[in-house]
Order: sequence, then C-alpha cells, then structure tokens
Amino acid sequence: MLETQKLLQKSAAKVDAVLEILDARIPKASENPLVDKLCRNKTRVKILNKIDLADPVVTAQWVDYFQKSQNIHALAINATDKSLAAGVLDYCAHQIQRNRARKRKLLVVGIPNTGKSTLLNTLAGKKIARTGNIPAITRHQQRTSLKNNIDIYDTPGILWPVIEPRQRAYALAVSGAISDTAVDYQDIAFFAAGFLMQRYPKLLLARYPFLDQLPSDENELIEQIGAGRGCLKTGGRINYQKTGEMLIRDLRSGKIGRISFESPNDEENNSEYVPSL
Ligand SMILES: Nc1nc2c(ncn2[C@@H]2O[C@H](COP(=O)(O)OP(=O)(O)O)[C@@H](O)[C@H]2O)c(=O)[nH]1
Ligand SMILES: [Mg+2]
Repeated sequence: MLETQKLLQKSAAKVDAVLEILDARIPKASENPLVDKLCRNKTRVKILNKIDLADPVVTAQWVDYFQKSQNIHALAINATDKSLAAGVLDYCAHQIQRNRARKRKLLVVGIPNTGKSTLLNTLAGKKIARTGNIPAITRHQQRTSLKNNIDIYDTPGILWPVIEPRQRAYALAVSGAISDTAVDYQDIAFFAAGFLMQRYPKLLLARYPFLDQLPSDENELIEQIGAGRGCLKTGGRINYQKTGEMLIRDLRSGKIGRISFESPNDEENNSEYVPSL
C-alpha cells in the first residue's frame, strides 16, 4: 500500500489532471480513497465508464453528485465507443486551460477492471495496453501521446478497491470488479436476487418471463429461475450453484438490462439494499 501511495503521489505531481476511471454501476465502490486523498490539489476528472451496462437515470445522478465537489469534474462514457472516448480528451482540453505550446498531461488511475486499458486503446486507436480480467501490473509508467496536445500516463502499480463495508463488497463482486473467489458465489447470487427484486423488478420479470409475479424472497426467486431454466440436479432438485452462476452472468453481461448497484441516494441510507443473508 505504501509503495502504491508513493507511486501515485509521484505520478500525480507530474501531471495537470488525474483521470479516475470508475465503473458507472458502482461509482463509490470502485473508488480508491487514496486518489481523493493524494490528489486533492489536482484537477480530477471522474470518468464513469461502462455506461452501456449502467442505469442511465442513476448515472446522470452520479454525474451531478460528483460535479458538486470542488476541483472535481465528472463525465460518463463507454470506453469501447470511439466518439465517447474521444470526448474525454475534448473535455480535458477544455478543463485544463494551458498555454497552447505546452502539452497537457493526464494521469489515468483506477482499480482493476474499470476499463483503463480499454480507454487507452480506444483513444490510441490501437492495442497499447492489455485488457481483461486479470490486472496487469504496469511496472514502468507508460506514456501515450494523443490529440489535443495531450499526453496520457498510465499509473504504475495497482490500486485495489476497498472491500468494506459488506454491501460494498457485494457491489464489487456482483459487477465483476473483484475476483469471484473473493466472495462466496452463492452469496453474490443471493445479493443479486434481492437487489434486483427491490430495484429492478420489471427487468427481472422481462428477462425471466416464466416468473408470473415477483417471488416473496431471494431464495424463492433463485428456485424459480433454476426451475424455469432447467438448472436441476439429478432427481430434479434445483442446482443453486448453476442457477446463481447463470443469474450473475446474465447480470454482468447486461442481459437483464442496464443496472446500477449504487445510487447517490443510498449514501445516507445504504443499509437499505443489503439483503438479509
Ligand atoms: N460493456 C463494457 N465493457 C467495458 C467497457 N470498458 C471496458 N470494458 C470491459 O471491462 C473489462 C476490463 O477492462 P480493462 O480495460 O482491462 O480494465 P483495466 O483493468 O482498468 O485496465 C474488459 O473485459 C473490457 O472489455 C465499457 O465501457 N463497456
Ligand atoms: Mg489494465
């Protein structure tokens, strides 16, 4: 942690602004508090990425929420979309007033899996960083020169998410930000089931049309989905593991719809969406 802290501080000192890539579905859980702490005096742009998977209404609320803080700007994008990604550079060029001759320097930070490499690759128009689920440790800082006279720097080291309190751990797990081995899979499926019933009942009924109405609890929901999808063990009993995996897969891939796991309104009252496990 101390090494990461030093690297971040050193890297931030050299740039004009820090681009913090967040997962739009979990903007709080995907923050690392070191960024706010160590980059307090920098211009910071919170990039809410993966908007194609997040609830657009909630994403707009998050943008407003972040914009209210001093020194913080917020922008929602899909890093795989060329024109939305390019918008980041236009936005930064506008935010960072500079003598035209001097390059603007940006630092990209964020916990693994938020889309940092994807954004860099889309902006560069070629594969310069490896993408995927396994975080690659960048040992040496990589610099990429882009349009608008902007140089973008990748952070060396890894900024891990903070997996407390419990609802944050679930939000991270259900979105796929942390490894599936970090949290019990069936617990994640129960969390997902409870959350969907409470926040997105219509999407749930549309995705699994064999549900005539909303079941009374998460257990029943998983049973009905398992039965409806034929996730059964020999003897006809529900295979909870398989059903849970399918539900999480549907959820992460956006098949259930555009879903946000955190909303700014939860912040004062976030115990509301922790299911009783
Ligand atoms: N649906 C969607 N997936 C994305 C987006 N940006 C990145 N991803 C995916 O998220 C995963 C992690 O992305 P990556 O760039 O490797 O994240 P990094 O660890 O922050 O560098 C990859 O499977 C990407 O394809 C996005 O805007 N929308
Ligand atoms: Mg990466």
